[in-house]
Amino acid sequence: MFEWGGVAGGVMGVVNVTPDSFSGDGLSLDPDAAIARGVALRDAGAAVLDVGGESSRPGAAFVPATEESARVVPVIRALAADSNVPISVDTTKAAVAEAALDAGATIVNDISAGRHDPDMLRVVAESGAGYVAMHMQGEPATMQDDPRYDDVVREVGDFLLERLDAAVAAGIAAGSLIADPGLGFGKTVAHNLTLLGAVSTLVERVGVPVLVGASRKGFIGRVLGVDDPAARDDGTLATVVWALDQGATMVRVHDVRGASRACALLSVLEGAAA
Ligand code: PMM
Repeated sequence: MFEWGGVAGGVMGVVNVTPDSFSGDGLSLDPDAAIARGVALRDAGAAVLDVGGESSRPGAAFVPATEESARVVPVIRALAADSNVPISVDTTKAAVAEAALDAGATIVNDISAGRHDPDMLRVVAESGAGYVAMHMQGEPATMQDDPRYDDVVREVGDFLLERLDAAVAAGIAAGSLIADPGLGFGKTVAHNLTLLGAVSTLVERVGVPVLVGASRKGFIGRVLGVDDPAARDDGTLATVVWALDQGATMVRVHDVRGASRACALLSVLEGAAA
């Protein structure tokens, strides 16, 4: 069983093997480039490497499972053999998760929280893998059209508790679960800021470790007036420090070096304040 308590440090590094990620991380479909990026993120301090083969940005092209597996499996196989850090696969498809787990991944990061593919929770349960259940309102293609909530913090918390229960009912061990409010997934700028402001409330409510993925997202650009996602790493750092200070266990970022250093200094400061 994969236990989040066994993961040292708090930074999940993003390795997108897609031609169309929103974040400007400069990757194409070249597996060697993705492997080199994963190794560099490991060297920069990543505690987990998150490998994805389908972009979730609004309007991104659908990728069939065979194509998605063909993108991620060689990268995961090489990184799992070489990198000494756990590998997660960012997918909503059970077949891709299965192929990735066979190739050496030990965590499934599912932005649909098991709602996209009825086989997903069973595949994860049978493998003993770790599982990230993320909140999303709607579907990637249309989720940013008109997101609405009465109380975003309560509704995201309700959703996560319901999906964590479904994961446990399917046989996934509670210690293998992590919950993610899904910043940017069916949320306005105000929703994202409210959720970030309430990380400690969510941590208390869901009862499992919390992962926060704010890296380079649109709300940072909107607040700071920065259009280019690749130029949002400084704003991202503020969210990293904030989320960890509020009790998040892990942050999912593109700039691993900056986040790892901020994380290291934060724990020194926490020690000094104790
Ligand atoms: N964000 C993206 C993709 N996958 N997974 C989790 N668990 N949380 C996130 O916030 C998240 C995710 C979109 O960012 P990317 O296209 O740069 O990977």
